[in-house]
Amino acid sequence: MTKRLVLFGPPGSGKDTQGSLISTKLGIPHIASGSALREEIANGTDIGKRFQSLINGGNLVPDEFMFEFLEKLLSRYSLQNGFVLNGFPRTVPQAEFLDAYLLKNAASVDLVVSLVVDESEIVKRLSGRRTCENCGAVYNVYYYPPKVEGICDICGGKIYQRDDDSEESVKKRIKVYGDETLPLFTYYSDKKLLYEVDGLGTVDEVNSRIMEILNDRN
Ligand code: G5P
Ligand code: MG
Repeated sequence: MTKRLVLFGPPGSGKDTQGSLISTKLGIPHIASGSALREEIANGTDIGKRFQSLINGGNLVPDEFMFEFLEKLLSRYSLQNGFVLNGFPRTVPQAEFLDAYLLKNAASVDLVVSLVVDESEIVKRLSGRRTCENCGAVYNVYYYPPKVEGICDICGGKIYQRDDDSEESVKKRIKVYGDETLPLFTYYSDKKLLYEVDGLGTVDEVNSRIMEILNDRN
């Protein structure tokens, strides 16, 4: 089964949700640049302080900085047996950087799954999203509420709303996605790696669609 994949899609399309599921099912690391950056903010590191307002406002962290950050993040994992990347690459230069990094490490991207979700659904999902501050589990007050309000079902941690899920910031993130990330669509379809998956429906339905593609690729 194909195990080296990139999850691609607009904000709120379900990259974190599917990334965690695929990682558990296939026993491969789920590497998420957005979570790694939010961890820096939560820990009050220099990086967190430097980029906090930019991230909360829905802008991308500049590529010049992300190359170094991604290199450090990737170096924590052994990539040969597979991986699921979420949140990066986010720009064409980041995709080129990733290809070069993987080549040096005897790996490559085998498949890019693009989750397709329309804008009205994105707005609904992001306004209802809640996240566990302890284990990172993702909930939704409309679709997937925790059993007890404000408390994580899995670890009992406190549930919070992301700072970049304000209406204004979501609008900005959708625009930035169109301007800076969508060109990757052509980058990966030219390499015949891109598969579009309908991201609407339940989490299990979307996951079945992805698993079917992963199975078919062998
Ligand atoms: P992130 O963290 O990469 P985004 O904006 O790309 O953030 P986001 O918002 O994290 O993406 P997601 O992961 O695609 O969305 O979606 P999710 O959290 O799994 O699901 C969203 C909601 O929908 C949840 O409530 C969930 O329960 C529900 N849901 C999920 N799937 C389904 C489904 O199938 N059905 C239903 N009904 N509901 C579902 O990046 C954040 C910021 O970090 C910086 C940037 O500033 C960025 O804006 N950053 C980078 N900057 C530069 N380069 C990079 N590589 C960067 N990476 C991060
Ligand atoms: Mg995410």
